Amino acid sequence: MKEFADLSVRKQYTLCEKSDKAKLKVVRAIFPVSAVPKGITISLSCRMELFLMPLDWSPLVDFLRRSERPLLMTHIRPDADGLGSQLALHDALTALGKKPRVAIASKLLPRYEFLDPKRTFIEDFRPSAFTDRDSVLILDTGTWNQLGDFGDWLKKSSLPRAVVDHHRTQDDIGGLQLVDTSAESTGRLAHEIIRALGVPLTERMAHHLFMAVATDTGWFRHPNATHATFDLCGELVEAGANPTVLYEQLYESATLPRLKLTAIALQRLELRAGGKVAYTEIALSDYSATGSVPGDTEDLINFPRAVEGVEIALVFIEQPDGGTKVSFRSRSADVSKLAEQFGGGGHKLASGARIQGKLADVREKVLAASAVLLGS
Ligand SMILES: [Mn+2]
Repeated sequence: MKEFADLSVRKQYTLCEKSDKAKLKVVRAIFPVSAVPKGITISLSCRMELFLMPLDWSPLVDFLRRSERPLLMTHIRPDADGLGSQLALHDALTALGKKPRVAIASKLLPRYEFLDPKRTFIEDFRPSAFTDRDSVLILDTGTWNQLGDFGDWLKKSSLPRAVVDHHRTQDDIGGLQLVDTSAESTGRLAHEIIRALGVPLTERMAHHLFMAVATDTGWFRHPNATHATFDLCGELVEAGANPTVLYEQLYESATLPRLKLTAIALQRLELRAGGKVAYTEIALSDYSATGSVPGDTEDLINFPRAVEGVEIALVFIEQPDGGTKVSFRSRSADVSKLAEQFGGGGHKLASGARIQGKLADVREKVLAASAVLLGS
């Protein structure tokens, strides 16, 4: 996918490239012609074409109708958007008489165990256990480094594959790639697919889709929650989604070790760049000291983000392999550029990276780069 270099506001624009290769690539342009700001000229190079229509799901509908036993995957360290999209599409494809299977390529966080306590639907990916599949649908990521061992397997596999995602950073996965960076969640795209397939929305599908949309907008707090988000969620509640139950399960069921880990993160909050950057960090030894697990760090980024006057929030997490995981959030600065600088990626306001190097070294490098990004 190429982005349009001529546009000063290009972050809001996504271009479609008609690939010269036989592989079809479709990307939705996220604005109507009338919405192009005055003074901006759209010039197209001869090989690029701007699609001004909503994302055309027909290639994916054909793809799914052709496959009988699709494998539904999401990124490693699966979140509620990926899982909710997987589960909703699992039900929709089952309703069409298909035999879909849902798998994940890394551990299911304890906080999501409520989704499938007996692990009936969400399987752990092992190549030998999925030889019966005839296609792969990847949800909520389009990059190899988010696929873990599954990605290594997929690179060697000849199975037809498709990506459905809303992240800016994309690799060529070698198949259909349907990306809408204007969507607040992959859950929205899963909802569009279910509609395009002509499958009636069940209560359970609606519930899982609501979870996807609500969590990817930080329960409607982040600026990616638009009127369209509320429209969609209204529809999902009408179809049977239960926000009260979901909120309790997702946000009001913290274990004591998790809260103790949160206390450590709060105690270590620091400011830099004249108060515009806030960060905290978690060392491996903090898990044993509190009895917590790495998954318990998931929401820690909200604390540096909540400090008054902070533009960029960072959390540094020491990894067992000696590297450091970094979460980036911002109010307006493009932290996806920052993450990409360190081999990661994500959204403009929310990104992540796994960086080789000791926590203290990584911290100083990232803090320096953050200050440069802010021009301070
Ligand atoms: Mn997502």
